[in-house]
Amino acid sequence: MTENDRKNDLPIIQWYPGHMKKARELVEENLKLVDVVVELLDARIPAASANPMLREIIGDKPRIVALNKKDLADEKMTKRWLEYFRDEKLPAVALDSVTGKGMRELLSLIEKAAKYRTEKLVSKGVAARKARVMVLGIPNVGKSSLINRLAGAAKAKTADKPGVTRAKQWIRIGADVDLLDTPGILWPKFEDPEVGLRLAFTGAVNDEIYDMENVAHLLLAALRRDHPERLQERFKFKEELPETTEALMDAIGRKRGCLLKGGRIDLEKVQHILLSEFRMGKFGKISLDEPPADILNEVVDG
Ligand SMILES: Nc1nc2c(ncn2[C@@H]2O[C@H](COP(=O)(O)OP(=O)(O)OP(=O)(O)O)[C@@H](O)[C@H]2O)c(=O)[nH]1
Ligand SMILES: [Mg+2]
Repeated sequence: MTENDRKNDLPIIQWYPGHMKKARELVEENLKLVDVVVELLDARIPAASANPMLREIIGDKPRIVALNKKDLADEKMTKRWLEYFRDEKLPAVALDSVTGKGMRELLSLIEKAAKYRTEKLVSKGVAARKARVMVLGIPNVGKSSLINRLAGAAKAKTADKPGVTRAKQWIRIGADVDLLDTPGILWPKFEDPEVGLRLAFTGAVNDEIYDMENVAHLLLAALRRDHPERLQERFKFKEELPETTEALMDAIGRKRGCLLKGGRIDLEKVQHILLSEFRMGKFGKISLDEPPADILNEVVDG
């Protein structure tokens, strides 16, 4: 099978319209309660992990972009993304929600954005109150880890506060900031097969949705194209990498002892190894999305 066949073989993901509608309604309901939104993206795929409807959903509410899992992304690329967002006038920060890196910076961005907003409200005659923030992001991007981190760092107690329709749990994360303890889940958009593939590589969609064989094969082909030295190092190839992706898959299977009875390669096992080791960062820090080119500058420079 060619790479294109494999790509064409990937299913078009259709979320159940009912589920999506409900999730969006919940996000919209909670949005009414907050002053600031933290848009959590995966630092390896800031484009693919963004929900294109976000702007429309949050309107002109202040937004902070947080690139999570920075420990897994290419540092230079993350820096370029941060510059890109800041050029777009969006406060942006890179995070590792497992170790807690970037939390203080995020909190200060939240405080800054919230202050602007609450001062505006007070000037309109609304009584002063603590600023409220919520986290939004696609499944598995690290929303719960981030909330736990922020809560832990602030040694917060949770407290009930009346919301619009029912009581919501708020966590104090700064002197003047409360965080909603339930994040908003946004569905990723899969219309572009390349976007779907990146979400599958990074584990944003689970392997039952996408065919693991195709995903692992396309991941190996991409790694071989962009980072052959990482494969060489990880699997201790002293010689050149084999010619085709199939042969490379077999060779990795032999190196890892993934053998079936009769000496055949256990391809399913190799596929699993490739995907799980990539997601754990065992091939090094790798980013899959680049910021959009600055077309204006290119025209001027060219
Ligand atoms: N390496 C790394 N892993 C992270 C980071 N943040 C979260 N994770 C891991 O990513 C996985 C998903 O994290 P969660 O916090 O459950 O993500 P979520 O967005 O709440 O997921 P859903 O509730 O399923 O939508 C877990 O295995 C986390 O340990 C990070 O900064 N770096
Ligand atoms: Mg969660």
